[in-house]
Amino acid sequence: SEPLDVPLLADRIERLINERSKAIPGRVLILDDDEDLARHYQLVLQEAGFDVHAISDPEEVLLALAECRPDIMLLDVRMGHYSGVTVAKLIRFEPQWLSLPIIYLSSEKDRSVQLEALAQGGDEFMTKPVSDDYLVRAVQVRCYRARQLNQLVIRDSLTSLLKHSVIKQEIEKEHARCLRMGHVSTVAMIDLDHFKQVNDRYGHRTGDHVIKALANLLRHRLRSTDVIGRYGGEEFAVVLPECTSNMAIEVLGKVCDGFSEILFTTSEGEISVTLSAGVAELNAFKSANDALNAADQALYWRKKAGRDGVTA
Ligand code: GH3
Ligand code: MG
Ligand code: MG
Ligand code: MG
Repeated sequence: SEPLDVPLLADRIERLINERSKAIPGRVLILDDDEDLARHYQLVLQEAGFDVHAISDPEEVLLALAECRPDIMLLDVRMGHYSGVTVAKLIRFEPQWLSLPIIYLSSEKDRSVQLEALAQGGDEFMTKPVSDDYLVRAVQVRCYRARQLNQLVIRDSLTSLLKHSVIKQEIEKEHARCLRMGHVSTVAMIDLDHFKQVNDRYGHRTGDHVIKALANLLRHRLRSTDVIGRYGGEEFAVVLPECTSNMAIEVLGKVCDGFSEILFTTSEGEISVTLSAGVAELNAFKSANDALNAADQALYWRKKAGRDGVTA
């Protein structure tokens, strides 16, 4: 077989990394007690397109993580009374930050200290001074990979929509936001009609195809600020921020009409499938769960009333 053209391949990879890291501006949190140095790293990374949050007080780290939600963290080791190693250990106690890439940036040369620092929760040890171009590249590749990995964790593999647990969290977040700010937002539950028949008559592959088609339609027809999840097998949940239930009925009504017009090719010719949806305003309920139940109830009524439509 032909040998791989290594220089060409490297070229392509280089271009891909550049394109991707430009396409996905990541977030970086820097903790360094040397404010000037932290500021310098911040400028260098901002120049490369990153969203950078820099702090110098280790006590602020958990708050800063919650605010910045970084894809990667740069962590100084010697910070007065504090050790970055302890900070890394502390961060790893938070399940949310278990897989956050942490890079130590330190002038510490003692090998055993470096090894211990890695054992306590860091992913890499870079010895200061770190050159700007190396820092940028190291952050770019790790950030990209962390984001890719995160997508695999939070998204459903068939539809690329948010998984059940993630959309549930999003519904809870939006419910809390509505109550706090006095805003109106709507949650919708969508379920395919007579879907068991589709599977039974035309096979699971056709069924999967139909599920994917609905996911794509939702992505295209809804706003970029709407949050879409695959709630279960052929059930979807959508959060429509700043939408009343009437607005949601209108929007989803269009999705419903659009979906019923799609023709799916099967062994027995072309078929169409319909969907039913139920909506409920999040702000009208004490808990997100109550709102979800109400949307589910509305969906149930829609099924009783003949399917193929949206009900509040
Ligand atoms: P209704 O109109 O009342 O909702 O009827 P239905 O047949 O859609 O309702 P039911 O909940 O009984 O059936 C859902 C079916 O969806 C059962 C299951 O085989 C199918 N299903 C669930 N997940 C998947 C999937 O990932 N792929 C495929 N092809 N089918 C799935
Ligand atoms: Mg220091
Ligand atoms: Mg169902
Ligand atoms: Mg169904």
